[in-house]
Amino acid sequence: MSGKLIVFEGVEGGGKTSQIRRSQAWLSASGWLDQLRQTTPALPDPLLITREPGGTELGKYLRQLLLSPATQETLHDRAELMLYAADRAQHVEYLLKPHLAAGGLVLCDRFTDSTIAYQGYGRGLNLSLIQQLNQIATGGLTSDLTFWLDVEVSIGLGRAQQRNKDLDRMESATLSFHQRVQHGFQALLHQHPERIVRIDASQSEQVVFEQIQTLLSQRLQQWYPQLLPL
Ligand code: Z5A
Repeated sequence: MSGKLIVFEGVEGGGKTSQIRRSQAWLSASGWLDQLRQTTPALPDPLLITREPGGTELGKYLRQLLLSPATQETLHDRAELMLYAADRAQHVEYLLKPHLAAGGLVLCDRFTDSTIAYQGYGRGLNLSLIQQLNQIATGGLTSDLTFWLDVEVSIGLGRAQQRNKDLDRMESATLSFHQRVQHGFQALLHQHPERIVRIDASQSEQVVFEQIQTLLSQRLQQWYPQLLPL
């Protein structure tokens, strides 16, 4: 793949969505995206902003089922795992791979590490089974760079609570569940230091963004030496 996949991960309220929006605005205002556009004539827009679950048409239904189920029936942990995997398979094949193959840049809100952290560490499902399922769903696609926005669970949940009064099915899980998820992200950082970068997301939104800007500028210069630096 000639394009690059950048993923934002972490527990709720870490600021993934806010930081993706800021990164998009910065890349666009700096003129860097216009340069990239010259090298990706097949794409209407060289930057794809997307998320899991919910990046595709099918994914929007799956997101609804996963976060606000239509029935009172409890979603079984294994069923939940399969729905996230189905969302990912569709997302990778129909959105991510074509965009990356055409040389585009992707900023994605959550990817495979979320499944390890939430369904593996959080729900306690078998980690090697999840790795195999991730492999099936992605066809081997991995992120080129992952920002782990690390914030203490209570702070992150507090931010999410302030924003929306009704917490979704995942957000309303127990504090200990979210702490296990956090532990999962810590373990992933140790296992994949080559692609995961930890950012202290308890700092102000502006300071977090400045750190992301610095790291992104460095990487984009390495990946796209033919373009003028940011
Ligand atoms: N999930 C899973 O279990 N398995 C999987 O494989 C996948 C996902 C892919 C949906 O994710 C759920 O799916 C998620 C994991 C699960 N469940 N949970 N819980 P999501 O990404 O759509 O939902 P989320 O993680 O709950 O996103 P979020 O709450 O929107 O968090 P965020 O995107 O990281 O934060 P934000 O929207 O940018 O900011 C939240 C608020 O905090 C907002 O008011 C901001 O203005 C504020 N904020 C942001 N940054 C700061 C700083 N630095 N200081 C102060 N305030 C801030």
